[in-house]
Amino acid sequence: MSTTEAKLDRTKLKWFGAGAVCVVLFAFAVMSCGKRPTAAELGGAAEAATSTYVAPGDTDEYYLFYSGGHSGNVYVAGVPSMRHISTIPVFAAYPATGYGFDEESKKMLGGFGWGDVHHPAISETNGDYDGRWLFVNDNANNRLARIDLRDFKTKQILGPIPNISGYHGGSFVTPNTEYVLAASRFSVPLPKGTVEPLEEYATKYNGVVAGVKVDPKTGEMSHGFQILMPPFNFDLGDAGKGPSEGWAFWTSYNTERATGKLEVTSTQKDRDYIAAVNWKEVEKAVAAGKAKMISGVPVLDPKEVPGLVYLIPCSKSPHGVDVSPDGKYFIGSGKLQSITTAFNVEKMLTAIQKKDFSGNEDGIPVLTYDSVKDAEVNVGLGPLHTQFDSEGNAYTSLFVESAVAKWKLGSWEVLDKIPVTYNIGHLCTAEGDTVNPDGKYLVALNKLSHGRHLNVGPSQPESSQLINIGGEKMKMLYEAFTEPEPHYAQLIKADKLKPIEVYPKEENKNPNAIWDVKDAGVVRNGTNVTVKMVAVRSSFEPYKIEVNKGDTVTIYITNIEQTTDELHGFGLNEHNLNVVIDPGETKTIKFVADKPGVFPFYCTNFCSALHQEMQGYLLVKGGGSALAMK
Ligand code: K7E
Ligand code: CUA
Repeated sequence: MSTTEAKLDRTKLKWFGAGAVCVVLFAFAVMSCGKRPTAAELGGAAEAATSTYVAPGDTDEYYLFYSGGHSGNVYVAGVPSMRHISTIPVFAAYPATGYGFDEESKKMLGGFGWGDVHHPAISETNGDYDGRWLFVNDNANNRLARIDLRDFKTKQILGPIPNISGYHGGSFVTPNTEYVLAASRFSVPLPKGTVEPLEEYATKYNGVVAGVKVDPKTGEMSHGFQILMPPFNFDLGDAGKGPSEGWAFWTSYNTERATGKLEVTSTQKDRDYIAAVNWKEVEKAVAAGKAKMISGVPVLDPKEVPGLVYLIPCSKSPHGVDVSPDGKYFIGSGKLQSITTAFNVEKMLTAIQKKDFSGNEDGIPVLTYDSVKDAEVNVGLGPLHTQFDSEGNAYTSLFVESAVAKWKLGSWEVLDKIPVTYNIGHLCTAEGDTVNPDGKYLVALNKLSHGRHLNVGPSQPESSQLINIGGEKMKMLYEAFTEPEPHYAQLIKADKLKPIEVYPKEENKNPNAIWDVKDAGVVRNGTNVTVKMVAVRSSFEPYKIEVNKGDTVTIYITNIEQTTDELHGFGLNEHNLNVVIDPGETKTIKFVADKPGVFPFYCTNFCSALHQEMQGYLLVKGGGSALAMK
């Protein structure tokens, strides 16, 4: 088997076997592989090295927030160094920060053990990143999470969202974070819980596109609106801005309404659709009482309420749809073709006004392709996603070709192309989703990294490559290996964030917080034992907890430090319990003491020269007596 064949086989395994998202017909696969790029191809190794070098003690210029896919996490790196700095657990427990072990985060996780993070989105004000929150969607369990960028912690998980199945088409935000977009990738019969034969998929299953409402002050998320759609697979989305503000766009594939082997059955038609939703009109329709409640969410049926949704034909099996910074164009990429299509918002509005329709789907008008399209840009094989810079250029990822194409909005000229290794999915430019991107850097989020790193066995990382887009020609700067599996990322100027380093004491409103060892102690009420505990260098107070077998034990533990980086952990032997408490934070630990014996607990987070001495004992009485040792 040649190297190329081997790589293709691996690729197939990965993309089909693992059921990954961006499936591309591999008959098209042309891999640029097998040859290490030379220094010259890298744009000059020395130049690349100096431009990504961040000296020890210095900090980076940008934060990169990238999705951790089915790890359920969000990862934080610095750009240009590409150094991984932090992991933000969102949809899965993470013992390193104690996430998922204390009562507060357990409640947020709602019993789920994992999630599939796809598209992080930073909140926006006037179409610019405002640095307040980061939203991430969970494709697996239909949830949306909000991370507060003040402390880099997950603060809310909404869901499973009713009526949504396979929440992939998010978390794109509207220009003032009124809504976070949502959609169903997998249509199901509604309401959830009902069953219809798969043979009747085309008529009895429903797609949904939706907006999750966000409170502009607190970021609190709630169910906004939903729209009933034909049973297509809704994939990616983006919110309009400028002249397209008030519109939301989603791509859809499988407009054949097929089941079975979708790689064949859903690729029959030459065109699928982009759905364009006027969410400002949707708001009015909901306010006018035109929605019906399904599972607690107002749902609009476009058959009954016309004027809200239009379908725009797009090249076959599209993946990404991306709105240009000026809001004039939306770019739809048919992943089985070698072109990407630029649609013109003004032309779309004219077509709607003139009822320039070429058909309809379940009563939803289909706009005439040629009336809305501005250009088909010959970018290369397997276009997936498009990002933008400050100079009116667009950058499209080419999965099949393993490259990024740079092209000009308006003249539609392809200006440059750079190979990436290998099989790029998303790409992300500095402040690329805003009305005012920075240009400068592009991160290519590649799906395969085979042979690019020390061999670590069959479970391999992905590769993320940093590309300089500041000049006429793109230049490869750096390659980092990232945990599975970056789908999308956000790259925000570091000075837009002002994270805290300790939780100020006066902000801790937890009624069970204590700040003085005098207040620490154990209180029994029947079989409920409540412990108020202080953690401070380098001891726990109380250090002894005596209970009876069967008692329910609740420990409120406050780290009373107000010094940066003074974290303490609480690990309890043989109880599957580890909680980490940041300075000024209070966390709740709850368990039933069902095993008799003496169980040490200790600080898990290295905090001082006497960290190893920071320990205590849980005594659970009710077993026999111990061996006499003398
Ligand atoms: Cu991997 Cu946006 Cu979920 Cu494309 S998606 S690559
Ligand atoms: Cu406290 Cu280690």
